[in-house]
Amino acid sequence: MGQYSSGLGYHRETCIDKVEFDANTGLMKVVVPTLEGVAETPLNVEVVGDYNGDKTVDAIDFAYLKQYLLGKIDSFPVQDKMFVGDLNMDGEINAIDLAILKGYLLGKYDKLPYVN
Ligand SMILES: [Ca+2]
Ligand SMILES: [Ca+2]
Repeated sequence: MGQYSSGLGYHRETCIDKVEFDANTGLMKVVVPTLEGVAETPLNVEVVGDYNGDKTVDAIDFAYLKQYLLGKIDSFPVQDKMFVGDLNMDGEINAIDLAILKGYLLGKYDKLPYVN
């Protein structure tokens, strides 16, 4: 065990992205950490029916969809509008989707998208 005179210098995070073995000796070759693979992978966790992008489907989303259908807004604060908005997966966002969202919020449907 080393002597920890301070908290500096002992903790180091590296990313070993490739480990190779020497065919003759069977020993592991020297690893050169490249830090590749450390970058964060953006998570696409958009939720079907979550029009405002807060990860929950509730009355606010219903209001968003209603505004959209009334032409008061022309987009939603989500990346994949059709994935989030087309609740019956018929390729359109319209009053049927609003009805499905209402049914979902009332507990009539237990999951989205709703395809019958
Ligand atoms: Ca929401
Ligand atoms: Ca639809």
